Amino acid sequence: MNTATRLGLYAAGLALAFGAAFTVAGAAIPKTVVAERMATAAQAHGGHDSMGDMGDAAVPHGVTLAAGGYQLGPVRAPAEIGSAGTLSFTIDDAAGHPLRDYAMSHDQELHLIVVRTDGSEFRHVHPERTPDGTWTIPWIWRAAGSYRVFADFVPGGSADSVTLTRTVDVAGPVTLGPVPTEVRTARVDGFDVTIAGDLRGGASSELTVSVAKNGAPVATLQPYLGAFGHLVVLRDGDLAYLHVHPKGADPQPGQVSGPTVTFAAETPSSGRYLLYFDFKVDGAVHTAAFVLSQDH
Ligand SMILES: [Cu+2]
Repeated sequence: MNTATRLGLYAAGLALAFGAAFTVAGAAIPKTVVAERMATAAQAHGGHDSMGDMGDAAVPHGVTLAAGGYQLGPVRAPAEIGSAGTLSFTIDDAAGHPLRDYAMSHDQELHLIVVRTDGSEFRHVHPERTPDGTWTIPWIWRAAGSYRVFADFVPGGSADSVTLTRTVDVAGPVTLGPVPTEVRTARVDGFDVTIAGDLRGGASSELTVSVAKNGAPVATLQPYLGAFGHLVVLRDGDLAYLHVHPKGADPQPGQVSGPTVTFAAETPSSGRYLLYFDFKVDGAVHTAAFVLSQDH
């Protein structure tokens, strides 16, 4: 599997969108930039990890609500924190009809990533599809703020993944701290997870994640969605989206691995990247979050 994936070329002017973000509460992503991206781009962006790269794209992957002839319909969700409800949406085809024909990709028809625009509150979940094509999942917001919702799927009969995104605002008091330049260690659910390697512009970067618990390496990583780990990489600012799978052979049923998982990620630009590593141990899925910065 070719795990090297690029986010795609920078759109001119996009550079203005980040760098200065994240120090101002509530202003992590200038909404005007997201709106412009959403309004202007409606072109296909192939380039999921195994689909080769997408260096020709004028707009990065995962910053538009329409791509490849599909559009993410309005996202319905609870309007404020703490109230239990449902998050739902449709993927609409060019005729405006909900898409009901999906190819399986990493054991699922659709992967839903939800993250607050400061990179916190990350969730990677798999909603259920009703016969009419509506995707639904029970939902409670834990924190107020502005969120990005990413739907990552492969339309039936297609070989290319599509990533569509929208912004959802959640009412309530917002506390946003500054995002650090670098976070290489994370403690999640009793696991200590570290990431080694550096991002390099325009080249494939090898990133190795190691999992330990109580000081001992964890060598019992289980296959999760067809891999020993998944890495979602979001570019700080526009939250351009990259989903990377490990190097090496896919897991066999019953096989376990660890304590390290190695990825090859190709990021196109300098800047700060938010990384989320999903892994599974003893039947439970955990997510470790990191921050890496690329100087050039
Ligand atoms: Cu998924």
